[in-house]
Amino acid sequence: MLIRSPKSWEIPTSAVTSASLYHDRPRRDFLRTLGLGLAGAALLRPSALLAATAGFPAKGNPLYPGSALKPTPEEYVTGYNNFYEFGTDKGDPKELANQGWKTDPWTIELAGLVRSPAKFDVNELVKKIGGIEERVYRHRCVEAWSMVIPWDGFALAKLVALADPKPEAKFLKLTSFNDPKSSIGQRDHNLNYPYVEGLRLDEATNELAFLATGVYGKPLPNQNGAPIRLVTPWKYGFKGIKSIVRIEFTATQPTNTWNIMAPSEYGFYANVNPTVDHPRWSQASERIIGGGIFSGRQATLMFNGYDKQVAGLYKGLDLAKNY
Ligand SMILES: Nc1nc2c(c(=O)[nH]1)N[C@H]1C(S)=C(S)[C@@H](COP(=O)(O)O)O[C@H]1N2
Ligand SMILES: [Mo]
Repeated sequence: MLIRSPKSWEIPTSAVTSASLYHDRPRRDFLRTLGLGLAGAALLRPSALLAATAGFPAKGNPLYPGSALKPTPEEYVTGYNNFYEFGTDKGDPKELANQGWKTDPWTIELAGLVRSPAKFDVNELVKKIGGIEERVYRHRCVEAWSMVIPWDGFALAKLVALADPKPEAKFLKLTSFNDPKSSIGQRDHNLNYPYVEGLRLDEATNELAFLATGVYGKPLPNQNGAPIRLVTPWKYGFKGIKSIVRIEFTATQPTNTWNIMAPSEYGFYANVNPTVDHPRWSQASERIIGGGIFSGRQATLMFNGYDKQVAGLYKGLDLAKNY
């Protein structure tokens, strides 16, 4: 029996139904893909070992969704993607991000107004952080479609603590990879590259903010932003910058790619908000991706349903102006 205190964003255990739809890989497979092997496994703390290996995660883990939050089928999560570096059609990234683009090994840099600037190999970073956990989050794209995605990774707050920001640090600027040789989108200049995003420091340390290294119990496929990407489930999907190479702590608000591309349509905050429409379409509802029982539309929720966790961050802010 797994005893732990659920976080406020977790689904209550009582709501959990079948938990084992995809976790049948032996632990050694997962360790091998992580590049850890047995020696690496021994370095992990027992809790991390549990989270990252056998039964990944355990059956009945309260992080699992009940019938109210059923994960979108894996083939949609890994086959219907926005990753403009690898094309603008939803099916492009799965094909074009897997034609020789190398995401292992991968270095991520912590820089700017921090006491502990550093460069880490991503697998070393995961070990330093103490392992990974799984979280099932709603995903709402600004294009008015949605999924439910089981991510693996760790709280961004842990990385912020590792970087040890100086008092002047108020924002994070996150930068994606830049490699036009591997990226048809970067060669075509379909956006300003490298893709950049930003968060306020207090948003980054909110319990929901997550760095994903996996999805559906496996390391991230390239098309989902391997090997490490941001997940901020109360914000539109474009905040979730993929394939991060650098996180810089800054005193002033950084810019973000979609705001550069179309400032009247995409702001810095990008909080999911059914009452603030996109200039060209309503944000009041969303198309559910996944086919079959996942078809249809549903009402979009304020902060994508995470108001309890994040509404306090925006007290006194005009959300229509700060879209
Ligand atoms: N580097 C980069 N990150 C990105 C994007 C992108 O084009 N490039 N697209 C964003 C958008 S619009 C969405 S909806 C999500 C999609 O993530 P997924 O394909 O893993 O569902 O990634 C976000 N992160
Ligand atoms: Mo998106």
